[in-house]
Amino acid sequence: MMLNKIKSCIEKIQYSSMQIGIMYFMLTFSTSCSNEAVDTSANDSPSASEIKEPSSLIFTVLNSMPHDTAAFTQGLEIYNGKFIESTGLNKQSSLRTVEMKSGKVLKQINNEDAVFAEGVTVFNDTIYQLSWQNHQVFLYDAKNFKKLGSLPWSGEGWGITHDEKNLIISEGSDKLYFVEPGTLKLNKVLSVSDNYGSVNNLNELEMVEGFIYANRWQYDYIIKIDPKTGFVTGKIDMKDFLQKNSKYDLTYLSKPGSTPSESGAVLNGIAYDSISKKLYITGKLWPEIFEIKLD
Ligand SMILES: [Ca+2]
Repeated sequence: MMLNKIKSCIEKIQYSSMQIGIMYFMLTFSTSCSNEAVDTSANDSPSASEIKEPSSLIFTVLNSMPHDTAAFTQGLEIYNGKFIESTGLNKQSSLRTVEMKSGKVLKQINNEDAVFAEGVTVFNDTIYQLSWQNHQVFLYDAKNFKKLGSLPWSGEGWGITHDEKNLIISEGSDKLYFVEPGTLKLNKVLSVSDNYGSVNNLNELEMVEGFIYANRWQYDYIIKIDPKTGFVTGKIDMKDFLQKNSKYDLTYLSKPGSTPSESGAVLNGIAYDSISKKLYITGKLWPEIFEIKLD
């Protein structure tokens, strides 16, 4: 690939005069022939004023199904008609298969006590489960939950999803890391921003029709990110979503003198069914997983 690019650059020079050709070579080589490593050029420091205000995305709640109120949800995805869920906290972290309609946990393996598990995604029948500060990504066979090993990850792990060829990892900052499945080799770093500037605290992720949806830790909304530019193009207002839609008594979430969100019970699960085009939303310790449809 590199050789082809160099050849292409040299061919371009042959059509130019020597002086212009040298300048052209330097310019072309520096912009298109040297980017073989990590692509960080896609969205270098856009000015906030260049970014349009995200549109408000309207949704309808269609249904809800029970969710384990002991599950400190860190990642949610759909695989073969069932939820794959990763739960966090030391000594309580787990990987689960959950029946969608009943919320019944069909299969569960617990992480080691010292592991604080985070987001989860499935790529080519391999489950990738992040850990928060253990600097490891755990791999499992999605068909039988057999542990396949782990890969080192130098930063923190928060959320994970994937496109056709990359895993996409968040770390609680405004950065999304596009890495190769199987090796975690870094292919691209995407900075996420909106019309006010950088958008940090990116957490649980989900790929929806070519856009990356993310919830932000300590914010009551889900954002829709263009993976080419990193710009936030839409926003789903989730303020008091659980309180407005739950059929259950939520007082168990409130420690004396605190609100549900202060007990840690924040929205942190987004899964998309690409066949039915429905989104599934839950949170840490929530009693339900909600089925919603964007209008
Ligand atoms: Ca997800």
